[in-house]
Amino acid sequence: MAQGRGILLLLCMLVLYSVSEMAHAKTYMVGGEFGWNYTVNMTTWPNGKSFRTGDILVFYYITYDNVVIVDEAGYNSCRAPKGSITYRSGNDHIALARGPNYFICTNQDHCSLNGMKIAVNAI
Ligand SMILES: *[C@@H]1O[C@H](CO)[C@@H](O)[C@H](O)[C@H]1NC(C)=O
Ligand SMILES: *[C@@H]1O[C@H](CO)[C@@H](O)[C@H](O)[C@H]1NC(C)=O
Ligand SMILES: [Cu+2]
Repeated sequence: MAQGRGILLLLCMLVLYSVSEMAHAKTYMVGGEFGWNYTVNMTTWPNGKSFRTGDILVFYYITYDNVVIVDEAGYNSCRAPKGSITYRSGNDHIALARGPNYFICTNQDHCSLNGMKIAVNAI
């Protein structure tokens, strides 16, 4: 019985801990007031910010654009492999994974010509 209570207490603490972790998650509007926007070079947007795993990036844009999750090679080459996860809603909330996260727009040549891409490292 006492052991059962101990486990229950542990579970409660675990749940509380995860909830407080979630509460710590910050939300960032990518590109600030202009949003995810090909008229602005997006690559410098992450500069000076520090991101944590689980923080939310909000990509707000006209649906002419998109957000594609790529790896470092995709980021550098501005190419997304077939089957890459692609967001198109114009208001996408994406939680950061631990480590490097890369996002590009694959519409037209926005990525290569306009710098419509970001690399974000989450600790
Ligand atoms: C994109 O950025 C420009 C400024 O460079 C701004 O005028 C325009 O409203 C932005 N577009 C959207 C959809 O917010
Ligand atoms: C965007 O800005 C970065 C950093 O200043 C620069 O290296 C890059 O060439 C720019 N990209 C474009 C397409 O202008
Ligand atoms: Cu674009």
